[in-house]
Amino acid sequence: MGQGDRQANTSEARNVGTAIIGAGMSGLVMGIRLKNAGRPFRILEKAQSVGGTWRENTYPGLACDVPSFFYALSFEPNPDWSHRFSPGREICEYFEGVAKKYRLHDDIDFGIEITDARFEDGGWTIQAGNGEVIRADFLIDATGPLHIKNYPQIEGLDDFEGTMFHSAAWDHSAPLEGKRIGVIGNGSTGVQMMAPLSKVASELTMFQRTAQWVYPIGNRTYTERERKWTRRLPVLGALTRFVYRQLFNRASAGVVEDGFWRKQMAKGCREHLETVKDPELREKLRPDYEPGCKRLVMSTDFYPTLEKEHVHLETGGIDHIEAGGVVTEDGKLHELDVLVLATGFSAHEWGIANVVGLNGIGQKEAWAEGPRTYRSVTMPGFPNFFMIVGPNSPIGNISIIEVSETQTRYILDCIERLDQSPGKAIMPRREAAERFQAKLGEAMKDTIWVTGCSSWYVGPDGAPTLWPWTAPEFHRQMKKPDFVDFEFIDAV
Ligand code: NA7
Repeated sequence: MGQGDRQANTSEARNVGTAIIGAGMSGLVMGIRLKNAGRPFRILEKAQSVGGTWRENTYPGLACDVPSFFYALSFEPNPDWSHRFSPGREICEYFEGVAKKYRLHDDIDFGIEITDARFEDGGWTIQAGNGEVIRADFLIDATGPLHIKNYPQIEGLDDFEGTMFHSAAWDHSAPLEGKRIGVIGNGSTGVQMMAPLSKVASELTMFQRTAQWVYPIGNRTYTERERKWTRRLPVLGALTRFVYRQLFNRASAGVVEDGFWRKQMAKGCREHLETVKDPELREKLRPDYEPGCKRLVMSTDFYPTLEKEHVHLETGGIDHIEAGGVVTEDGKLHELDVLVLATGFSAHEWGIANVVGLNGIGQKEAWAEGPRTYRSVTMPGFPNFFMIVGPNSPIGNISIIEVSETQTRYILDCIERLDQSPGKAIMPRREAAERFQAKLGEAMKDTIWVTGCSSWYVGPDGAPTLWPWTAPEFHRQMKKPDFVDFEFIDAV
């Protein structure tokens, strides 16, 4: 689009006030906050329904590894959770219910993919894939880090003649009963699907590149009686949430500082590994790095599943894939009917394709050496631009819902601050962002994530894009924006 076309389109464009990209959990929470504050906004969603990652992922065994009473909005308790770690479909329905309750569907444009946004003429010009141009005073990226599927670069992948799909694009029309199924990848996703797949497959093979530590937290069903009491006495749900919150926020301190909780985490994983009876299998499953370095996998059914006769763990490395199946480095062909790519996400391709701030500088250019933010939610040079669950958010150590609730409140504080400064736009001072980054880098040295492993936590620059401090420290830093660290520029 030329400059002339852009200006013509811009003047005709609808102004939505605040544009939120993505109707996943974070986008919905931001929408609720803006709605409650009586501020105009639109949520721009590429798909046809809400729920983000819980809409996209539908694989067998999908559940959240944070207990449901804690993985829920603080202001929308749900007494009806079916399990301690409820299935993905139930979580998605919970968010659909929340969107309905707050009548957010009226505020969402579905089927609109945002490809480009730039700050010009004192506001954001947003280009949608369908050709529409939208104007907004504020732009909020709520696209989340786990939505771009990572397809493995394995020779011959496309030659496979059976059914093949990524775990986040499950083909529910593909028959599984009695089939020979292969799963590449043993992160949380690969591990969760193993027990249910083992119940239908004639042969099930997991291809493991790197062993994972597995922490044994059992799932359990809440009985109808328990649910009835939680419905009657909401304090019971609040209490359960409180207990899980305390436990999780304390225990997760183990990933950012050495001490009791780190030792407990390691002990739990190591003892759990010893429950594998077959010594050869046990050694194949033994990682050569510290527990917690990669995101901990939580499961009590993974090891018993691998011990079933028709379930196999292949650790020899994949040489290539051909029409009939996977060939490992020892030259053996593992014949398969179905191949699942549980190979995760490109977690470091942040946000939409192109976001351009002041002086024509794009987000990708500004982050050429790795993401640079101020407290994860704002960036110098990008006025009135905010990110939810952006780089260095605490995705490894706190419930992501709590993170979103906190960050959206902080963003709203920034937006409301501008009521006192008409005609201005807000962005962090460069020195403040640099100070934050320096402290971040220093704190990262004490984390478990840098103790020698590869994981999706670590960016191409070798730095984990996580929050290297505890949950209380997150709440302290994010309680209120310190406006001394921000500058207010003319937005006319
Ligand atoms: P993860 O945790 O990123 O796991 C991806 C898995 O796929 C992991 O075991 C990788 O092995 C494996 N992988 C990736 N590429 C390849 C290739 N080319 N060959 C063989 N194996 C490969 O993704 P998940 O979907 O399981 O979980 C993502 C998050 O979602 C999870 O942490 C929760 O927060 C929810 P590697 O370990 O890199 O050797």
